[in-house]
Amino acid sequence: MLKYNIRFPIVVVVITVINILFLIKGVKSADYIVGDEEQWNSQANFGSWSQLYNFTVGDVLVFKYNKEQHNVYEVTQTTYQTCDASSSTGGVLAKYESGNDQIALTEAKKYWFICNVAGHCLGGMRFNIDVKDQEANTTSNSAPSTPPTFEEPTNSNSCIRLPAGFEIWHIGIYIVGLFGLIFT
Ligand SMILES: [Cu+2]
Repeated sequence: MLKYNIRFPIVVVVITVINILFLIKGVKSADYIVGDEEQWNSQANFGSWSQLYNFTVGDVLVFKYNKEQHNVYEVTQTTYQTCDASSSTGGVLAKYESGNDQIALTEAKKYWFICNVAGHCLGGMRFNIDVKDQEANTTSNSAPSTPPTFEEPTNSNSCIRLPAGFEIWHIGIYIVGLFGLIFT
């Protein structure tokens, strides 16, 4: 029994800290794969995709695409509307070209995204989102007439918006901890 006196508290502390870290991460943010299963490509309808979710500060947009065929530009509203991202307009705020871009939504503001490959923006590879503060998002809803039909994003990797996965993580961590206790 003597060895448990030392190891048991350590195991409990480690498990608790891991759980708290997951909780904090879960409350703070969610990851959204742009276009869900269709990802960032010429076929998906991003106007309707962007209406599915309420984005809040701390969320992350994940653009997955073939980098030989597409890219991601964050642009101004004017450039979004004209699809003219030539350097003379000064409308490009950021460029992403990795094929797996993780863009953190760090400010409560409107974001405009386009693909700058010729013809793609005008063809529909563009959308805008209105990112809210965490608190504001629960009370205000900028969506027009129809209420949102999706309360929880289905493509989220984050804890709080994927309760099932979150619970599995928790249970898994405790089982591992339990085995650690039994077999030490
Ligand atoms: Cu494209």
